[in-house]
Amino acid sequence: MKKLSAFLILALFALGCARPTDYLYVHPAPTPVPSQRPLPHSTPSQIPTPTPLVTPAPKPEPGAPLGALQGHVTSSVDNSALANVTVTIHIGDANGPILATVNTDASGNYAIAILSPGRYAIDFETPSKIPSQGLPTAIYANQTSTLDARLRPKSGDLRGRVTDSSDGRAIADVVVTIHPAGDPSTIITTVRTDSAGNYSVPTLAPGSYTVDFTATNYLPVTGRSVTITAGNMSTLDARLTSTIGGIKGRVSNAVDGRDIQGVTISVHAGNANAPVLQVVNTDANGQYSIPNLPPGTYYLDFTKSGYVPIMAQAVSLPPAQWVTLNKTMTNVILDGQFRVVLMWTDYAPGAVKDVDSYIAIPDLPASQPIGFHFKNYGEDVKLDHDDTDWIGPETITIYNLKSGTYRYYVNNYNVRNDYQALGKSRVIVQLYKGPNLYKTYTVPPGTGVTYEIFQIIDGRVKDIEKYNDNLPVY
Ligand SMILES: [Ca+2]
Repeated sequence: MKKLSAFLILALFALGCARPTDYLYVHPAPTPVPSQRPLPHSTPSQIPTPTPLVTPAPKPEPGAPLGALQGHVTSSVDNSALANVTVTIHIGDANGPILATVNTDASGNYAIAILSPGRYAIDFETPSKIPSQGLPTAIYANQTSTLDARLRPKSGDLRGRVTDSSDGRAIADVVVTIHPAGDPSTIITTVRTDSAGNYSVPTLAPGSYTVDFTATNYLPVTGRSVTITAGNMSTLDARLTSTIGGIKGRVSNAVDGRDIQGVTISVHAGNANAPVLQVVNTDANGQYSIPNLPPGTYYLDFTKSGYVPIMAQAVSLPPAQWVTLNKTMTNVILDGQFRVVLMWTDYAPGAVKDVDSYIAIPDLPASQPIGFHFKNYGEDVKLDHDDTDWIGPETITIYNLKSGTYRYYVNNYNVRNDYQALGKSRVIVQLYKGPNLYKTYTVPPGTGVTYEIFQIIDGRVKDIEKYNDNLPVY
């Protein structure tokens, strides 16, 4: 088709500033539609088709009936005005000769005057958008027709919202990374969520992609698939799981098993000498709770006036979990006195429910150790506290130490035919010497029902740390 517009030299103008002298007459007007009375759109066949013009364009004839066309072109994505869209006017239908082309202005508007009344077809084209072609319209004498267009982008957009999987609240500052499908090492672009958890990736070429979501204190979500189609908005939401957890527990008195209120627990992150991260206190039930901890290793100090402090208790915190750390504290004993605090596991597989403390003392035969059956030797040695159902504590105190040999050992009471159970019970024995925690012992996995921890020989502690089922138990 021969482009005629160069010859036709239509005067193009914005309607608001049009002057009649700008008009060029286009053609010996085709049989005009009845002036002043638009034809119903349902009968477009009644509109005559203007005949293409040939050069030279004749002067407009004063008084000839003319019409005009105007419109507004916007983006289908956000309704923003599109400037510099090429608007092509075909005479008749989409295959008809081109009468003229105009461009939209900065406000997305176009206008063309001096059209002979008749049928036309209009194309809208701009490089970043899918063309809209052959839109039919009719022009009537002495009237301005309006034909708007909404153009879809050749690319697609991706939007979504990222929320916390636990409570649905928005997560800000999530890094959203777009990869080509099957090529996670190539990054097309990254964006971040806003304070409402929303993200937006404009102008992605049509195709398949994978999307990663990463945020501080959340488990990453990677490799989510999404397909982008031209001119459409795809949505990909994500729910992230927090890695934040905490440490909780109960502090009780090793001597009487009662809860201790007002224990100060100082938390250090990474190593025992790191600055204090948080400080909490036990409540009236001896309970404490340290929330908002990312995964890692923490060290806890337990202090209370009148009690032996427990320092640098390590806790390994996995992502998004709460770890329980129960502790027992003992009030300060005098120089020369000893206290042994036994604790064991909280329901580990194959563990012992009831572990017992025994101490053989110089004044009694080895066959009569102090334990749950013989709980004291006057005021000199006492089983202060017996525990029979998990965890402990079970406490023995030597209030009046004598010369000779004391032997401290622990025994699997309630599953004595299981020679592995004691070693699976995570037994911890703390030996206090006067006002200080002297040493913490553990019972390793092994074979036996009785494990000797230490001896005190003439006031000096000697570590033994061996299974020995020959020791007398009740
Ligand atoms: Ca016990």
